[in-house]
Amino acid sequence: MQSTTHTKKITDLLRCYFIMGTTNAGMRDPLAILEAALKGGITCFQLREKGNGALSGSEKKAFAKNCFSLCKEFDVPFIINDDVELALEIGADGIHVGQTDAAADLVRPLVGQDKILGVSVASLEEAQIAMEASADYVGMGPVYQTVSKEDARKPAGTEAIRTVHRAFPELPIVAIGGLTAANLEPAILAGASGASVISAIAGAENPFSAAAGVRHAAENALYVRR
Ligand code: TZP
Ligand code: MG
Repeated sequence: MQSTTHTKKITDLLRCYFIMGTTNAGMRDPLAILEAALKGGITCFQLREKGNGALSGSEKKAFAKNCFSLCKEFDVPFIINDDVELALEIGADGIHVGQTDAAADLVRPLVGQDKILGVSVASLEEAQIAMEASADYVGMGPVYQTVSKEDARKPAGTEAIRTVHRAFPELPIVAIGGLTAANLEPAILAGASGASVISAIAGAENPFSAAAGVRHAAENALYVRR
């Protein structure tokens, strides 16, 4: 079930799903990037604080609260990757877990029915397990080569998205991995409701127009699909 504070359909929230941690911001201010992305029209934000130099403890918490405040200003749901404790502590709108994180069927009772629960999956079997654990959506990828995840699996294209969408048409899917405004259309035509991106926005010279571009491309692809 989705958060009471976010009554929009999950499939709409997935359209332009920005993911970032401080390590994705390079020399720039990550909060300035997030604000620009929000102004550009992102529909969801996930804090994914990973990699060399990632914040932890009270610094991570303070950064998460700042991100959450900005998201609230734009009425965009704020989701935390792989840190149930922090998500509960600050009252985030949701939590996203991967296959090597806490299992979704254990996370759901911890966070309750109102939080958005997302799970990364790569196969029909993983998607079914996530669905049965009451995931609100699944993230599927990497569609293309990515530079943003060190242990990413090899690019899977759009076939797995198509397979899962055919088997479970009601399960919301967001595509991930190397997606840009220019290449996301096949993922949406295969059945994803939207694109999640790190570098296409966080690494863009102009994160505002990059976000607007991804949002526009995703809406357009969905229009083509209908
Ligand atoms: N999971 C699969 S690929 C990926 C994650 C977190 C990274 C996506 O980043 P980018 O820069 O949009 O390819
Ligand atoms: Mg993980």
